[in-house]
Amino acid sequence: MAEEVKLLKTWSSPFGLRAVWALKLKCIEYESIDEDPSNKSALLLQLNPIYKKIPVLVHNGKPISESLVILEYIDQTWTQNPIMPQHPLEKARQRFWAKFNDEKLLPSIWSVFTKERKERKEAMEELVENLKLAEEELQGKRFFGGDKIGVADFAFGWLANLMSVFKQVTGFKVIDGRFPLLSA
Ligand SMILES: N[C@@H](CCC(=O)N[C@@H](CS)C(=O)NCC(=O)O)C(=O)O
Repeated sequence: MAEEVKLLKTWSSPFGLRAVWALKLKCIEYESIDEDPSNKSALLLQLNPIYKKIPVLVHNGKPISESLVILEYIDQTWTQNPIMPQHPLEKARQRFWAKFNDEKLLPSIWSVFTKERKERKEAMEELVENLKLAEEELQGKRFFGGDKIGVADFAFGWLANLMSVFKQVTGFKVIDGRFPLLSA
């Protein structure tokens, strides 16, 4: 049976891009369905009724939501070019840094976007602290897991595609000379 793979996403969403990158790495063809988060389609509401967010992967009619869950689903369904290590400790580390990105780093960058004056300054300090933690974790390694790209690297992928937008909006260059490994 031919497989049917669809991905509901927006062009700009770092969460959607995680799934795009993983499907590309696995050489999986899929239909891309572009959503407007400010005007959600009936299809999105039907497929992700709990969070009502993109991305949603639809594999042979079955929806999977939440980008980190989608990454693990993709990895277990199409096993070529793995993005999750085998060893439980390495797996735990990948999940830890992906969670750190989503629960600490991304909220701190969002605060820099949305807060003003003193609060923005404080948010920037917190952002830099979080970036330092990630930079330290990368010492001596190319990716979070060592030589091979993994789920944590996909989680941090927004640094590459949203940094220039961030700089235009805030005037603040997120990744400067202090973070050579994150930059690389
Ligand atoms: N935790 C979710 C976050 C997804 C998310 O925030 N998606 C945004 C687009 S970047 C969205 O659909 N927003 C619509 C909304 O918040 O109602 C994931 O990892 O998939």
